[in-house]
Amino acid sequence: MRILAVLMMITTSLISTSCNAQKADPFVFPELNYSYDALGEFIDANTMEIHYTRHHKAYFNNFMKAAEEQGLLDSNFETVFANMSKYPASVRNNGGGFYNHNLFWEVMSPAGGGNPEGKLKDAIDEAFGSVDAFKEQFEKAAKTRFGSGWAWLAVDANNKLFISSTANQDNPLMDVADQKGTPVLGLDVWEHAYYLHYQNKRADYVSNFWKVVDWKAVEKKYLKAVK
Ligand code: MN3
Repeated sequence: MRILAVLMMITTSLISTSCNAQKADPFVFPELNYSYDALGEFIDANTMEIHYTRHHKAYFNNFMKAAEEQGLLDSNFETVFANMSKYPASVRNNGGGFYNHNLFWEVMSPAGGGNPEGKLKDAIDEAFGSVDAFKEQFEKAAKTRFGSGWAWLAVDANNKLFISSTANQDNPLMDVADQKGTPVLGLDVWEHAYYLHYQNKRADYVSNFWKVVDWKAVEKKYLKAVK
């Protein structure tokens, strides 16, 4: 019996160690999966490098500082954003900035472009009528966002897709958002994202976005969100 008890203790300890190891720290500055010039059809290398190494890095650094001050380092984006209204602007702006840009880099790829397929295409057809109609509505959300912000494709609580736009670094996961859900595609329409290359022509930047969208990555996020 004693041996069994010892074995159980060891097993329990091993399980808890492996669980701890699996508890990934969500607040880690990620590597970019492609080079700064890889999305050339959409955006120039100079803009990408400044965007990633300065803007994105600054959101990360400032979020880490704010998260530490608020005791949020062991939390995760979903929990923090769901309680966003309880935290100061430093968490909202920088946590949003860090999360939103991570998503933005992930849904683009040099091998991107084309059109959604499979379950994602079916869901887009169901929600918007067709992929073309979806693209048109998404572009409109991106072009008409006044000032700085984001356009989103997101999944609502009923697993239905919707398009929205948020100001500044807000996103649909935040309790302060007008339309709440899980974002699966996001487009940064802050001027820092396009001005060097497109100047004031945000519409051209928005329509070129489709050339680099990684629909497989978007579909993966969609399938995770509807589970
Ligand atoms: Mn940006």
